[in-house]
Amino acid sequence: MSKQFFPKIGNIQFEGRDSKNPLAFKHYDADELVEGKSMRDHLRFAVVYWHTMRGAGGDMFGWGTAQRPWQTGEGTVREAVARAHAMFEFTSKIGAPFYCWHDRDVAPHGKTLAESNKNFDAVAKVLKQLQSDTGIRLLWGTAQNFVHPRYVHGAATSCSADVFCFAAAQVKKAMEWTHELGGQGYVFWGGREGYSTLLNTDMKRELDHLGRFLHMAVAYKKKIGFKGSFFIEPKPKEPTRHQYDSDAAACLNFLREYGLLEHFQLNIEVNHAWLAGKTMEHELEVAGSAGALGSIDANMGDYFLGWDTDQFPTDLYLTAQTMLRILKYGGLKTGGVNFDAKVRRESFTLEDLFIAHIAGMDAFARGLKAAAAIRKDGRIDGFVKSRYRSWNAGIGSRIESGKATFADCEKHALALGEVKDLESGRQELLESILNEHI
Ligand code: XUL
Ligand code: CO
Repeated sequence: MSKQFFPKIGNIQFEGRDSKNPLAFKHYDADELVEGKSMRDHLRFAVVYWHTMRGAGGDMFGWGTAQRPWQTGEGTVREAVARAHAMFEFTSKIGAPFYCWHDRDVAPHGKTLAESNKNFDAVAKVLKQLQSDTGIRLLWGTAQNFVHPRYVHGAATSCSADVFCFAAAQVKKAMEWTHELGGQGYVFWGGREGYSTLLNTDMKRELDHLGRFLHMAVAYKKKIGFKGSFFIEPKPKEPTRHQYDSDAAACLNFLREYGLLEHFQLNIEVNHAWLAGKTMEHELEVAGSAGALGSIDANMGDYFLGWDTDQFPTDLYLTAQTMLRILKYGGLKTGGVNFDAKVRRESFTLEDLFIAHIAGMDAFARGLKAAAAIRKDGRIDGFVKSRYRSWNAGIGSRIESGKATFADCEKHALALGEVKDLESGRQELLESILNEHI
C-alpha cells in the first residue's frame, strides 16, 4: 500500500445504536437483512470524487478551508494519481461498495482535448488497478461539461456547434472509461444546459440539439457494447436561471418527445427536487410510476438558503420517505445511494469527511428500516388501497377499463342524487403512523 492519507482512521465498524464513537456506525450494519436483502445491497452507497476529494470549502466570501493533503495544487497527473489513492483509501475505510466521478475530477484539464484525453487515460488506468485491489466498483461516470469557459453558453445546447463537438468528444471518452471500468451506469446532468434569458436563446433549436446529442450517446453505447444504464439527473436552476431538465416530469416529457424514453432512467437528487419546489418522494413517485426510477443522489438542502447546498442527508423523515418510494418500486437495481454531498465549510478536518458519510449512511439505514416497518405495519398501504375501493367494481371499474362513457357517468350521477360516502383523507393520522416508526 502506498502512503496513507488517513493513517489515524481504520475501517469504520458497526457498533450498534448505543455507541458514542463518532467514527462508528450506529445503524448501518451492511450484512443486516431488511425484507430479506442486506442493507449493503439495498442501499448501494457510493462516494463522489468531486465533493469528497476535490471540494475545498471555498465560498464567495472566503478561500477554501478544508484540510486535504492530497490536493497539492500542482494540477498534474502525479497529483491526480495520489488523489486516486486517497479516494480508494477513504471509500474502503467507510465501507461503501461504489464510487462516482466526472472525467475532470479524476484527471486534470489539458491544454488541448488530446492532452486532456491523455491525462484521463493515465489516471483511469490507476483507477482500474485500485478497483481491482479493493473490490470497490464504479456506480457511474459522467463528463464535466460545465467548468471550462468554452461551456459558458452550455455544452450540447450551446449556440456554437464547435462547443457541441467538444462536449460530444468528452462524453464519448467518459463513456469509454465508464465501460472499461465496469460502471453500472452513466449520468447526464445538464451542467449548463439551459438559458439565462430568452432574448438571446432559440430554445427549440437548443432542445433539438440536446435530443440529437443523446441519440448520438445511445448509438455510441450500442457501438461499444456498454450495457450499463443511462441516467438523466433533473435540476431546475443553478448554474443557469432555467435548466432544461428541470424536474422528473420535464425530463420524462423531453425523453418521450425525442423518442429516447426506452434508453434512459432518472437519477433523482434531493436538493434538486427541493429547488424545483417538489419533495424527493414526489420526484421518486413520478420517476417510479413511469418505470424510470434509476438511482438517487443523496443529499439535502437548507430551507433558509435558496441554493444547492448539497448537505449530507441526516433528516430521517427524508430518508424514510425516500426508502418507502424506492422499496415500492422494487429497489435500486443498477443505481445506488450516491452521496452527492459536501461537508460544511466549517467542518474542515479529515475526520469530518468520515463523520459526514457515517451520518448519511446511518440516516439511510434508519430510513430503510423505518420504511420496511411501515410496509410491514400495513396501515398506510391499507388506507390507500381502501381509499380507492370505489374503482374496484361497478362504474369505477368500467371507467378504468375504458368501457364507460360520459353518458354512463351522467346516468350514474343522476341515479345517485348526491355523493354520500366521502371519507376523511386522515393526513394527520397517517403522519402519526409514520412518526411511530421514525
Ligand atoms: C450538480 C450535480 C452534479 C451531478 C453530476 O448539482 O448534482 O454533481 O450529480 O454531474
Ligand atoms: Co447530483
